Amino acid sequence: MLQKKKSKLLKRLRSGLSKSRTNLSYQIKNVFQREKITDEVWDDLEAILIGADIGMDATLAIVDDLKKQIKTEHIFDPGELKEFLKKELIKELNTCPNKINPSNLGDISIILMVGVNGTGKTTSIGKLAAQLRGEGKSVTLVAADTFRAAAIEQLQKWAERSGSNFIKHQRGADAAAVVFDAIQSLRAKGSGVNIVDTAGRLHTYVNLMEELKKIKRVTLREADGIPVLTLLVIDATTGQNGIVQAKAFHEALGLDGLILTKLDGTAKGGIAIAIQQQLGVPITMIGFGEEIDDMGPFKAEDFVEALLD
Ligand SMILES: Nc1nc2c(ncn2[C@@H]2O[C@H](COP(=O)(O)OP(=O)(O)OP(=O)(O)O)[C@@H](O)[C@H]2O)c(=O)[nH]1
Ligand SMILES: [Mg+2]
Repeated sequence: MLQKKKSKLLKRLRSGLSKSRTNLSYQIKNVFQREKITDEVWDDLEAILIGADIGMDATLAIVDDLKKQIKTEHIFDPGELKEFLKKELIKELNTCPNKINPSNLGDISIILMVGVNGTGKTTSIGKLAAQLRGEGKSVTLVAADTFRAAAIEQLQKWAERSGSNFIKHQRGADAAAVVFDAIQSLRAKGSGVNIVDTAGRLHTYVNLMEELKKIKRVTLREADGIPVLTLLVIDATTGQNGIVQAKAFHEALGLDGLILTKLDGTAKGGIAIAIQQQLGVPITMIGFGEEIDDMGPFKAEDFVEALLD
C-alpha cells in the first residue's frame, strides 16, 4: 500500500517536473553527444546547470567533480555521465537533510505558514491539512490573513475540503489576536495541529515584516513549549529571487523549513539545490499542482530522478 502510494507520488512529481526534465535531460544529452569533450562542452554544461537555477556554487562544484571523474574513470558514455550527474545532484541536495515531515509531527504542534504574495501559502495549507487528516490528526486552520479580500473564505473552503476545524476573526482584525485565540483553543483540547495562514508580504517591506515578527513572538509566548514550526513558501517559478526572499524571511523569523511550490510550472527545478545550499534550511515539501494531493515530502533521490529521467 505504502509502495503504491509512493509510486503514485513519484509519477505525479515526474509529470509535474516534466518541463524541467525535458529541458535538462535534452540539453545535457545534446552536450554529451558531441564527438569530443572539449572546454566548450564544459562551458555549455555549466550554462545549462546555471540556466536550470542550480546556482553558481553548486554548478561549479558539480562540473569540477565531473571533470575529475572523466579523467580517472575514462567515462565518455553520456548515459554514464547522467548517472554520475544524478549522484552529484543528490549529494548537493542531501547536504541539508529534511528532518520535518507531516508524519513525524508530534501530537500537538503549531505551523506558521509565511511568504511573499501568491506563492501558494493557502493552497499548501489545504494540501498539508488533507495529509495530516489522512493520518488521523486533528487539524485546525487559523485565518490570520485578515488583510486580503476573500482570504478568510478561501481558507475556510480548504478547511471544509480537508475536514479541518477553522478559526477566524473579522477581516481587518489583528492577526496576532486570531493566533492567540487559536492557541488557547489548542491548549484546551490538548492535542492537534494548528496551521496558521498569514497574509502575503514582500520581504522588503519593513512594517509588514515587523507584523510577522509580532505574530511569531505571540505564538512562541502563548505556545509555551508546544513545538512551533515556521515554514516559508517559495514559488519555484520566481527563480533566483526566491533565494533573496528566503534569506530575508530567515533573518527576520528563523525558518525551520521551506515549501517549494509550482514545480509543475517551471523548467527550473534546480532552484531547490541553490536554496538549500545557500540557506542551510531544508526543503520540507514540494508542490506540483493545484489539486489537493499535488504535494509531497521532499526527497533528494525522488526529486533528482523526476528531474533527469
Ligand atoms: N500550478 C500550481 N499552482 C499552484 C501551486 N500552489 C499554488 N498554486 C496556485 O497559485 C495561486 C496562489 O495560491 P495561494 O495559495 O492563494 O497563494 P498565497 O500565497 O496564499 O497567496 P496570498 O494569500 O495572496 O499571498 C492559486 O491560483 C493556486 O492554485 C502549485 O504547486 N502548482
Ligand atoms: Mg493566501
